[in-house]
Order: sequence, then structure tokens, then C-alpha cells
Amino acid sequence: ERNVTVGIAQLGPIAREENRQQVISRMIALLNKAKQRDCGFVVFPELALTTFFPRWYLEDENELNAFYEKSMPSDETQALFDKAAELGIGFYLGYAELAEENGETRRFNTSILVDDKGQIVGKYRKIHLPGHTEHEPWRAFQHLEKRYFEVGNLGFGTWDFMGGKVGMALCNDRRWPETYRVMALQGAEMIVLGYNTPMHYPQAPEHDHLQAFHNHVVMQASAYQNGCWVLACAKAGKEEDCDLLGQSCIIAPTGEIVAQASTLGDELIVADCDFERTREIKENIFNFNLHRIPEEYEIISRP
Ligand code: CDT
Repeated sequence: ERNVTVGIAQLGPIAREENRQQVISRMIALLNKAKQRDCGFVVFPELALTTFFPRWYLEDENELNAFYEKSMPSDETQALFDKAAELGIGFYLGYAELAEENGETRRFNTSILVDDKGQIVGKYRKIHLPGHTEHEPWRAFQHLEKRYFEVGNLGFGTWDFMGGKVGMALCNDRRWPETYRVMALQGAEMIVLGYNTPMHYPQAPEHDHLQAFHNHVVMQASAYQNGCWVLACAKAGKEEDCDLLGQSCIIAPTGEIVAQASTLGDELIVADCDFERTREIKENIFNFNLHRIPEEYEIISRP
């Protein structure tokens, strides 16, 4: 048995005016609850430290930059790292990253894995960026991820973490089968992700009522098809004027949801995840070595 007790720390809405310290105190309250329930690993959402700012067209660069982290941990985020290390809990955290690389300023939608001693052991930069680049006033709200972030340049990785092989993704990545398969081919047993998903889809509002279904259908199918645990954490509820989907969940390698949030606020859900359970699938129906026919999939990797 290779078991980790996982807590998904769903966050309710974060107001535009809420500062890092306020958000981090909410996250620390969830860490304390997680400790009471014996969690060794806690998952926070995508862009967990701020409101989902890509919903606004921001022309003032200083205003935009205020939503990004220039270092991790920083003076403001150190308290989260310290508390988690004190409690002996590892965590996944999504945040907006402002990086200097080769003398250039770069922006990424990023997540990290932090071990139970407070050390960053893995980093991922979101690859599938949804939305648009220019201001589109016809929309009820903007979704400017393609303006505010570059496509991640770190690939889909996996890390030895909490006794298993763990991979990371962010929000829109979870809708794409390639995300999971590329990690599963590197041995991933658990795929961890955070999301901010508006209930309203401006391009096809007739799909608004399907948001919750689409969220679960892609993740449950992908957990099963890759024999992986999937841990999914929402930022939920009415954030500024935008309704965000909740339904954070823990999905077993069989595709079954074993725990699900039932509010749109700050909420912890917990489940025991045994990495060995991935074998039920990986050694049988989706035994890659025995049953994949990769020579027939070549078109998938063409641009
Ligand atoms: N954050 C994020 O990636 N959200 C998208 C919204 C839908 S497309 C505008 C998602 O895939 O949930």
C-alpha cells in the first residue's frame, strides 16, 4: 500500500480588493482543517492567490502586475509555506508568475508542488491557454488568458511525490486527452489540477447548463483511460460578477468520484488515495505496453 490522504481545499470567490494576506489566512484555515483530518497533501486552485483577473481588460501595466508573483515564496506567501511545513503537509498551488528569463519579462499561469518540509519540488506552466488576446466588448466578461500568459515552456512533467508519481495540469488542460496521456506515458499515477471555470460560456451560451457535466466527464474519463487518480480543485462561487463552477472532486483510477464538494465556498474534501490502485487499470484494460498501437497515432503529434 502506498497511501496518501489528500485534501482538496476549494476556495470560494476572491474579491478584486482582497489582498494576499487575507487570501492566505483563508488557505491556512483550510490547512488546519486538513491536519485534523490527517491529510498529507492539500490541493489549492488555479490562480489561488487572487481574483480571476483575466476577466478584465487591464490597460495599466502596474495594475496588471499586481496580480502576479515575482518570487515564490515571497514575503507575503512565506506564511503559507511555513504553516504547511509546521503541519507536515505538502501542497499544490496555482498562481500567476512574472518571471525574468534571459533579460525578458515573461508571464505564465503556473502551479507548483511543495513537499511536507516547505520545499518546492515541481513546477508546471499551463499549456492550453483558453480565451482570446484582444478586448472583445460583446462578451459579458473577458477571458484574456491568451493576452496575459504565454504558453508554458516546461512541458508536462511528473515528480516522485508523496510516495507516487504525480503530474500537474491547470484548468483548461483538463479538457484535453493529451494532457493526461503525455503524463501517464511518463508513469503518472496521480494528476493534480486547479480550475476557474465560468458557468457562462459566451461563444455558446446554450452550453451553460453543461459546465458541470463537461468538467466531470473529461476528468472521469481521463482518470480511467490512464489509470490515474485525478485531484481537481475549484475556485468557486460568485466572484465579482462572474459565477464560477464548484464541484471540486477526487476521482479514483476507475473513473469514480470518491469525494465531491457540495458548496461554492471555502470547503475541504478528503479521501485516502492508494497509488497501488492505479494497477487495477494500468495492468489490465489500459495496459499501455500490451495494448497501445502508437504507430497508428502518429497524426496526433503533427502540428
Ligand atoms: N481558467 C480556465 O482555463 N478556464 C476555462 C474556461 C473556459 S474557456 C473560456 C476552462 O476550460 O474551464
